[in-house]
Amino acid sequence: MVGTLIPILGDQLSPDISSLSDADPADTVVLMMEVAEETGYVRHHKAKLAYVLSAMRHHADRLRDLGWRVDYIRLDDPDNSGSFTGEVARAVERHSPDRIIVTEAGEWRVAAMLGAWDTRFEAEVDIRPDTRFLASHAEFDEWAEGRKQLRMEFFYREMRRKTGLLMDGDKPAGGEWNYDKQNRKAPPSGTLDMPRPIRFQPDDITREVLDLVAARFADHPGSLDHFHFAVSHEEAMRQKRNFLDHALPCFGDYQDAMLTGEPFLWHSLLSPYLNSGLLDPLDLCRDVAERYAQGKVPLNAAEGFIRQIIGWREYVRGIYWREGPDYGDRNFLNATRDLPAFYWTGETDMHCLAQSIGQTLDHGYAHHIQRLMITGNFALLIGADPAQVHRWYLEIYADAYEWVELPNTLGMSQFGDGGLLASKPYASSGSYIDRMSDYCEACRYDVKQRTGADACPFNALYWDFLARNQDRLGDNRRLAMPYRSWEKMDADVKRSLRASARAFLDRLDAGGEPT
Ligand code: FAD
Ligand code: DLZ
Ligand code: SF4
Repeated sequence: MVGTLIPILGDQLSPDISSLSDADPADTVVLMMEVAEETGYVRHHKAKLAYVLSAMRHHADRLRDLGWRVDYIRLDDPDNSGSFTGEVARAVERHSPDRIIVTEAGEWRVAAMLGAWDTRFEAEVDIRPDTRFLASHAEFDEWAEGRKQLRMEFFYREMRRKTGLLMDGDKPAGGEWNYDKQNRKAPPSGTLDMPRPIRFQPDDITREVLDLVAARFADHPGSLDHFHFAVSHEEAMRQKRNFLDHALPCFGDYQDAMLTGEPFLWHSLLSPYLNSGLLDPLDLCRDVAERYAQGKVPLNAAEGFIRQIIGWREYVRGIYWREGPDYGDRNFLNATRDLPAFYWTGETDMHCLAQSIGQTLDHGYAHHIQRLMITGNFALLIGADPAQVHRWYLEIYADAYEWVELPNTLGMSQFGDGGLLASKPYASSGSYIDRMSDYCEACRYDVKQRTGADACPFNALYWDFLARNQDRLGDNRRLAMPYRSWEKMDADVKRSLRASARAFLDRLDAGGEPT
């Protein structure tokens, strides 16, 4: 018999999680469960599986060191029922708790399971808010209520005021709220003094997990050969310090840049740790603000970084919960094409895609602009089914959880919600990619050509996308300029652009290498 049972889910790996806040370790059992339902709801990248399972096992040890009694159910336990509810049922049998306390789930699918525990179990069930986020669901809804457009920028300002981060009294530090205009520098050329992320060596726990994943999930995408993740709070803190010391100063300048053979650039690589609980988002933002106050990093870097966390990250979570469980079914552009097979192999002559997908398969990582303007942009231009695109992003990135992945993919990247999240589709021709990367230099296609066998496919696809969707997008004010350019083009040029796009899409649909 025990007073309280506290299930800790795999993305709740913090000793400060709300479910533990007032429990008595002497009268509590903490339950952690590796279950087939979670390892199999999509075909997670192998490295993501290894990261999650190893981080869970390390966290169980951390909780034990802090004095908690932890029941840990391993995936290969012969009695493992395979689901959260099944494992809670078995734990209830073992411990007969009076109450079950759990922090709310991070996604609708699991929230529905937790919501059914109240009727399923005799014990009282207490589902608590996840206090790792700045804005509660009610607070986000209050902010959103009655607004015609839910723009991140205005929500972000509220979060700046709420936290006091980079504020001089009630004014933003430096006089402006947002320094994004300074954060679009092209990649530097010549010898690069690039920060290097720490490659964490697997310990015994991680090695065991790597073997388990290799044996059990051999048919999942991605590689384990480059596994480098931090798997404990201490290791995640080391990567955080590495980022603050070496990458943050240039984070702003090169936030949107892309370089061949350089997957990480000046990015933090902290998203898996923030999303699963090894690092606290607000602590991280305070560290960044302190570096700025000490004069160690410029304002455009500090503001740009803090905006990603207290702005974008909080905002997409708010949208996810506000829009409800059917958000993922939206398809404003009525896009139905299958995602090409090369998304799972990286084998394509389009160098920008080969690079972005290749590093994703190696590391379970691509930075924001690769996700938005390479893989996302291409899927948007070819009219890929947003549900398939969503599934790909959810399985392929080590930081992917539906609450953050779905609004970014369906809303921001694929315009599937018709502009709730983004004021215009993030569609571009090859020229944007050429400006922000060195990819085109090494590509078999010519980014300057619009039609013909050697023309960059993004160019004709871009105009075809606009023409194809004119009835849905033609009155979008932010697309007025490209639509004016389209209208001014010669009929012959228009015809040849659309024919080029058509020929490319036909080859894609035939399943052939799109060359
Ligand atoms: P940095 O560039 O160092 O940024 C710092 C932090 O800011 C990130 O760690 C992350 O926590 C936060 N952040 C930055 N941009 C966003 C954003 N748009 N939304 C939410 N948080 C943000 N992020 C995820 O954490 N999980 C996902 O599943 C995910 N899916 C995405 C899908 C698409 C189509 C796109 C366009 C973006 C997606 N993002 C996702 C956002 C972003 O790409 C990643 O957070 C970022 O690339 C992670 O790398 P980093 O830690 O080096 O980030
Ligand atoms: C992502 C993931 C995976 C792959 N496996 C597990 C697991 O075996 N046990 C677990 O508790 N959590 C896992 N997770 C994370 C969960 O999917 C995540 O906690 C829920 O989606 C929260 O809504
Ligand atoms: Fe990508 Fe086109 Fe540049 Fe090739 S030329 S790298 S396909 S944008």
